[in-house]
Amino acid sequence: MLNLTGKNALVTGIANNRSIAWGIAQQLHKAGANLGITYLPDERGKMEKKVAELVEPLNPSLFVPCDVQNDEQIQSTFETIRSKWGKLDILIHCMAFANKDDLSGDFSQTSRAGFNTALQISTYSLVQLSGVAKALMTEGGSILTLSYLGSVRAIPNYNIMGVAKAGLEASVRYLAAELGPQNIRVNAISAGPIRTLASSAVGGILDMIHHVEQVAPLRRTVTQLEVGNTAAFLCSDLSSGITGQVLYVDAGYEIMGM
Ligand code: NAD
Ligand code: 0WE
Repeated sequence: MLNLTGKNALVTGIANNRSIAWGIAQQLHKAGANLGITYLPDERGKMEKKVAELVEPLNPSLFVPCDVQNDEQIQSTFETIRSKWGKLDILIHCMAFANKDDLSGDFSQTSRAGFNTALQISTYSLVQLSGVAKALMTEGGSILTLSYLGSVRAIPNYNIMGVAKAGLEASVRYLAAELGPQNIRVNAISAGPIRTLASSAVGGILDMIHHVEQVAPLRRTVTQLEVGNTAAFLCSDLSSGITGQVLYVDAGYEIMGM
């Protein structure tokens, strides 16, 4: 049985009720995990209020700002975990960002700055958070990140994010190799396209979703809660023999030849 009682889980990447991280947080809560939630702060504190209201029903015992471009916020996030929880069991990395200009047009025109932004926020952040989290995962643990098929296929307009996700998936393997001896497992879910804040800002996303509905074996897209269920599995003892993997939660789309 899937049981996460007694497990402390830090969930990053909730922006609103469409976020994949929100689907994951709900399923981890359902499985009995004790939740900590981070949010990306803005100047007006609007995000803090919005996310706090959303997650309230899940009774998070920890709610902290964490912009991964801010080293101090990362340090203080894990300092809070150390003092309030003592140990960490589960880390959900569910964030990505590239400049909007870099998600259309010619990939070869990606600027150095745009390349750096995408890889810092979308790729390096997993390495950095894992590096801090490992010291708190004293009884073993599970680290999970979110990827997309654009890491291994040239998907129109995904551009620099495809490179960032390729780096993310490689980072999963190197982290799994390093942390395995401490019984810390590291995996990725490669999710099919879902309408979220990030994906809705992308031109042509509805056409992509329509295409998946025609071609995927299950003839539909996946939901945030389905990704959440697989996340709960990958964070539980049910998956104790799985590490370093990228698991597709995409209604089967990845296997198809068109
Ligand atoms: P989303 O917009 O709800 O989530 C993206 C999150 O990234 C937001 O919560 C945002 O606050 C956070 N973020 C951005 N910059 C940050 C920073 N500097 N510090 C901390 N957090 C920051 O969109 P989503 O679709 O739920 O995306 C979550 C993850 O799922 C991403 O890694 C994305 O690549 C991946 N993914 C999405 C889809 C899809 O179709 N929606 C498919 C496969 C994978
Ligand atoms: O990883 C993603 C979303 C990544 C993303 C989206 C945005 C839009 C708004 C990163 N940064 C930004 N920056 C913004 O300013 N997905 C898997 C969803 C997605 O994004 C695409 C897709 C799909 C699917 C972009 C192009 C083509 C397909």
